[in-house]
Amino acid sequence: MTDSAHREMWEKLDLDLEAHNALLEVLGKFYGDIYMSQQNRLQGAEYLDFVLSEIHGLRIKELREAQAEGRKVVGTFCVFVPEEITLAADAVHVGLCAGAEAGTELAEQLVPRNTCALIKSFIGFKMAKLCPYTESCDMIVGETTCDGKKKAYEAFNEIAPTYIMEVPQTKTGAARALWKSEVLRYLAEIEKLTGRTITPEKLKQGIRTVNAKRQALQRLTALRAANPAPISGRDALLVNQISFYDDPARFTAKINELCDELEKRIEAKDGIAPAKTPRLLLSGCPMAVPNWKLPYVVESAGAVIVGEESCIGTRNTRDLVDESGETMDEMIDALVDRYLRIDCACFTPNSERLDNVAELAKATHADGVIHYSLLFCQPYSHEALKVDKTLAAEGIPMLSIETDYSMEDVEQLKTRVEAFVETLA
Ligand code: BJ8
Repeated sequence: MTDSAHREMWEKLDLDLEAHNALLEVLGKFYGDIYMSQQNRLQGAEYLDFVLSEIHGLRIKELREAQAEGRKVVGTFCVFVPEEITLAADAVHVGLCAGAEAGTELAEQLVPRNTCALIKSFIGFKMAKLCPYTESCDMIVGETTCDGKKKAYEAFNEIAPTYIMEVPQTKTGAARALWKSEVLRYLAEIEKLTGRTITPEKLKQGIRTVNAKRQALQRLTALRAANPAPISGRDALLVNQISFYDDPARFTAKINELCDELEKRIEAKDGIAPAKTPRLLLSGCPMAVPNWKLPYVVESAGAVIVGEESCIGTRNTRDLVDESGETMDEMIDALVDRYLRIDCACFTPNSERLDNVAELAKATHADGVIHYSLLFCQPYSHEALKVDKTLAAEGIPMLSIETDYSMEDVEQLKTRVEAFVETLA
């Protein structure tokens, strides 16, 4: 795509062209510093670089082409929204969570200052007219997870009509019944939006497509257990981030290719860092693109990240939907059960997350865990204390970090992370 074609497309989406250009410039530099400076990167990383360089270009063009063919685009903020159902209606499913500080002052007109950066970011992107994904959506889906998001959607709805799914806060039988009714309500809403009927065949295909994507990501997670680590945490995070934007079939094929390359590297004992490099697991809040601050700080401190226990990581990929169902009812039940296994900190109690973090730390042979909470995120800050206790009982050290998207605390983070890494070496 030429520059002028890009510009024309963004103009049609009513983006603030000047502010958007400035954003792309900053992002390009940020990406160059954090990603292109890495040594001994995989060949498969070319795909990541390409997708990222065209994240506001070619992918948006594809969304517009899909719309021209009569397909709809659905934007979401949470891994609870069942992508399988969106795909079964031949619609496109994209993530709208944002990981950059943008439009903060505007966002603070709608939500209080002490709101987490993730929420302020998606509101800021909308208000400052910076996100071509949000502007491309035919339907935006929010959900009742944390209080911050619940209340933010009330305000967001005034500037971007938002359909809300009610996610329960417990995993009792009554909660499951509520969640099932919400999954069915979503299905009906998607059918209404697209004008298409979701048949059992279509739903089965949707389940298979999303399972295949999750299986490719599970494969990547498993390969990262190798020592020396075959891929940097930065690149692996980027893979997970891109999984929310790219076409699922293309993404799956590319990530499987990347995993083939990783297998060869592992066989050759060729790592991204020497075998004795301290290995860390990140755990906690999701890191939406382009939130690469902490991974960069960690890997610049002489450690390598070997896993992400978050929704842009294993929380979204650990569980598959059972594919044995044939009828609509059986498949809906399988979806309901799979989604209710998500161990988001918004649930009470949420003890399975504690087991999952410890298990992942062991499976990835992590020497330690960095727990990451966004400032003002109550659910994950609370659970940081419990995760710490659980890991301590297993003899796994943990460092708890609370931060946001600003760069002001980078030096302070560096000092803390370096001191932690030193204790592991
Ligand atoms: S299933 S983690 S994607 S809700 S960081 S907005 S929790 S105050 S993102 Fe999430 Fe769904 Fe759960 Fe996953 Fe609130 Fe915390 Fe902000 Fe958060």
